[in-house]
Amino acid sequence: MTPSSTKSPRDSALVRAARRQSVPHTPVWFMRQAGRSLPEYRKVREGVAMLDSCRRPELVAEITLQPVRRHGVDAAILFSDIVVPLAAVGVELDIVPGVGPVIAQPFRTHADLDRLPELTPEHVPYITEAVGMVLAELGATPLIGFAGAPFTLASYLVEGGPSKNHEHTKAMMHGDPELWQELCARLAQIAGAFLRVQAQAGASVVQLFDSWVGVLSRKDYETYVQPHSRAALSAVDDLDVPKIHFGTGTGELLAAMGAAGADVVGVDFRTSLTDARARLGDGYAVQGNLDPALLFAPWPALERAVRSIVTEGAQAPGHIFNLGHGVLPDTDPEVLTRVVDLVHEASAG
Ligand code: 1CP
Repeated sequence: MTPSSTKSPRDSALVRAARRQSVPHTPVWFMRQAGRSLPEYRKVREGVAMLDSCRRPELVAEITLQPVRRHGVDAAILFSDIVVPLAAVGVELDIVPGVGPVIAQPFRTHADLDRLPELTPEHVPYITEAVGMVLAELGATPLIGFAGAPFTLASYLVEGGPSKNHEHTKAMMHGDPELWQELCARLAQIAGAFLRVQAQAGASVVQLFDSWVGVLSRKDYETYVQPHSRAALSAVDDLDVPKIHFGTGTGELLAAMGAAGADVVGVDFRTSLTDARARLGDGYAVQGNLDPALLFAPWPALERAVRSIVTEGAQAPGHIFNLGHGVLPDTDPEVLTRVVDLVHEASAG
C-alpha cells in the first residue's frame, strides 16, 4: 500500500469497500470485537457496571482501541450498546451481566410513549467526547459508529428484555399497529440522532444493528419495520458516511434491508455471500459472514472457511470480511488475530 492511500480514514480499505471501490486488500473487523473476548477488556471493566463504562469517555476510548492494537483490524467500533441512547433519554433500564438489557417497566400502551422523548446531542455528550479521544489515536483507521434499529430496540422495550419468541412485540405490531408505528417512529428518531452524533464527531462509517429482525416475514418487515429503519439511516444522508445494515436470520429480508437505505448489507452465516449477492444485485457491498462458532474449529478447517469467504466476497461489488454474528465470549483472541492476517494475505494484490 502506498503511504498516500493510508492517510485518511476516507481512503481506507473499509470505507472504499463500503463504497464499492477498489481495495488493496479485503478489510476485516469483527462484530463485538470490543468488550468480549479480550483479557485487557475484562481488566479495565473490573468493578465498573456496563452502562457506567459506556458513559466514561477515557474508558470507552481505551476499550474501543484495544482490538485495533491487538488484532490490526481495519476498523474500530465504538464501545457502547444499543440501549445507551434509550437510557440517555431517560428510559429506566440496566444491562445485567449474563442476561443483557432489562427494562424496568416494559412498553405496552400509548401512555408509555411519553417515556420516549427525542434524543438530542445534549443527551450524550460523553459519546462526542469519546469519539474525539478515539480519533486522536486511530489515525487512518476508520471508526464505525452504530445504533440499534427500531425493531430490535422495540423488541427490548416491549418484551422487557431479551426474548426468544418476541410474542409481545408481534402482538403489538399486529394488534395495535398505530401504537407500534408511533413507537418505532420515536425509536427511529433516537437511533438516527445517535448515529448522527457519532458521524458528526468523526465516525467514518455507521452500522445499524437489527439483530433480531430475522424473526419477521418479509411482508411484516416491509409493512412494520422498513420505513422506520429507512428513517434512522436517512438521518446521516448528508454526512457522507457509508451505512452498513445488519441482522441475523435475514436471508429472506436482505433485499428489503438494502432498500431501507444501506450501502452495505450485513449477511449472517446462514446465507452464503454468493446467495446474498444474487438477492441483492450489484448495488450493494456485502459484509460477513464467518460463523463465529468456527473460530473454535482446528486451524485447517477454519482457514478453509476463511479463504472460501474471501473468494466469494471478491465476486461482490464490495466486501468487508466479518463474522456472521458477534464474537463469542470464549473465543481465543489469538485466533482472531490469525484470521485478520489470513484475510489480508489471501486478498492482497
Ligand atoms: O464490539 C463491541 O462489542 C462494541 C460494543 C457493543 C455493541 C456493538 C456492545 C457492548 N453491544 C453492542 C451491540 C448490541 N447490544 C447488539 C447488536 C449486536 C449483536 O447482535 O450482537 C445487541 C442485540 C445488544 C444487546 C445486548 N447488550 C446483549 C444481547 C442480549 C440478548 O438479547 O441476547 C447483551 C448481552 C448486551 C450487553 C453488552 N453489550 C456490550 C457488552 C460488552 C455487553 C456485555 C456487558 C456485560 O455483561 O457486562
